[in-house]
Amino acid sequence: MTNYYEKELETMPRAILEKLQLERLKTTVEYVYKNCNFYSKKMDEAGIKPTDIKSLSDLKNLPFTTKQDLRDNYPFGAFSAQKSDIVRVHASSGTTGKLTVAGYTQNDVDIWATVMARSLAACGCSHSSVINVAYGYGLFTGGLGAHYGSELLGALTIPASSGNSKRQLQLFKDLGVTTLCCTPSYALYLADEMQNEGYSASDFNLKQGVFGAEPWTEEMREQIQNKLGLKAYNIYGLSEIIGPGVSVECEYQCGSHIWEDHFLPEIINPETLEQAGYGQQGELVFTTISKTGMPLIRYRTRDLCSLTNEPCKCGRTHVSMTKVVGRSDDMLIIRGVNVFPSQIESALFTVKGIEPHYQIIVDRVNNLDTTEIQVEIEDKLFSDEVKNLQKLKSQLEKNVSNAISVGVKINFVSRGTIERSQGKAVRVIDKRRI
Ligand code: DLL
Repeated sequence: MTNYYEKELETMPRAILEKLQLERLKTTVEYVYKNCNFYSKKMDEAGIKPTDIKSLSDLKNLPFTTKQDLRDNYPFGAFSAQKSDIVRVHASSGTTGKLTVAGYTQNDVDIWATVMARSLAACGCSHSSVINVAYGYGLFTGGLGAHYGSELLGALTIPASSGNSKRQLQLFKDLGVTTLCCTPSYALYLADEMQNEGYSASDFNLKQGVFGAEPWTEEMREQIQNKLGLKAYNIYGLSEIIGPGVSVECEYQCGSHIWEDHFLPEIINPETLEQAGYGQQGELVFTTISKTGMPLIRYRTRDLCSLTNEPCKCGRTHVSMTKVVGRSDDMLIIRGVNVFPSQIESALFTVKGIEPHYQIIVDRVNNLDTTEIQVEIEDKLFSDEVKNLQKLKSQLEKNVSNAISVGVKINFVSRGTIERSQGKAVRVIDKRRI
């Protein structure tokens, strides 16, 4: 049976939902125009006033907000609330290392707990769950986001944070943990530790995992489910919008429902910036319509996916997004070909005996791009005959090269060689100086 936290809001008829969205959009646009110079200036430059928003389709006339805008207005310039009304900040560093700060009023912290409680419920959790939060606590939103949602749901909440994996496993066993919240790469790390410590999945009572904060493939989902003996759900979010809990999978797992009464999604073509239709892949853009600390108008996430409004068997009426296939700024251009790490990951896992730990190393030798993929393999394969290993290597090189249309070299390494991450995994090392 489908499990909800706020059934009425989650399953509300589209017409009523859209009416609510329009009211909230108007209020938010008026609010940021009045309270945030950054937005009033942007809107004046674009020649648009809050009163011009008459229908949801007017959203497309509003200017975009980018991460660079947030950096340019660091630390408080994009806040609409007074600093004295901000009760919390989180921050993310991104690839360039320059911080962006997100500010939350009490209203925002409450909304966040609610959307996280809804998300955990969609994954089958309830007040009788025992939820181990192994996302990092701190400026990263994963830990505190899952924590507040879990408590609001009334579940027994373990603020384990990431790291100290042996202790985590002991907690699983002693406290009867039912739910693991962490990055998919840390879930795999814990699965390895479980094996090293002589546990098997049947020693635990794990029912579901709520994994996100980084892209992961269906193949990785399968590995995690098999190793940990749980059902793995995808959860998505970003600090600028609220943190985890922007969208989540329900039990039918055909995309992640976006909590649309708080976050208005759009897909745009990142080149032309035109809106794209349902089913078309492009860049995900969000407008927050209920937050008051740092509401964002048409924030460009850089995440690539598509949206669907196909009705879901769970009864939720909020549109779904597909898994994020990559970020427009994570896309590698190798010998002129666009390559996403997720394509490589999918191709690697088509072969048996491959461990889900890999690293892609791109370099430039004599003006030509080279791609080496270091992949961990099962110990028993290493003791195999050399000719079998060679065959496996050639097979993988062929699979990956076909998948991305660029030649690659595979190098097998033994288990444990590739540095493990307790947060987001580092999949790509680009040594090219371009
Ligand atoms: O990663 C928030 C989060 C915490 C989400 C825990 C889920 C679970 P940031 O550190 O600001 O926030 O990073 C946001 O991470 O724009 C995506 O590129 C990526 N990301 C987050 N969730 C997923 C996911 C948190 N499920 C950035 N699949 C986003 C793919 C994801 N990428």
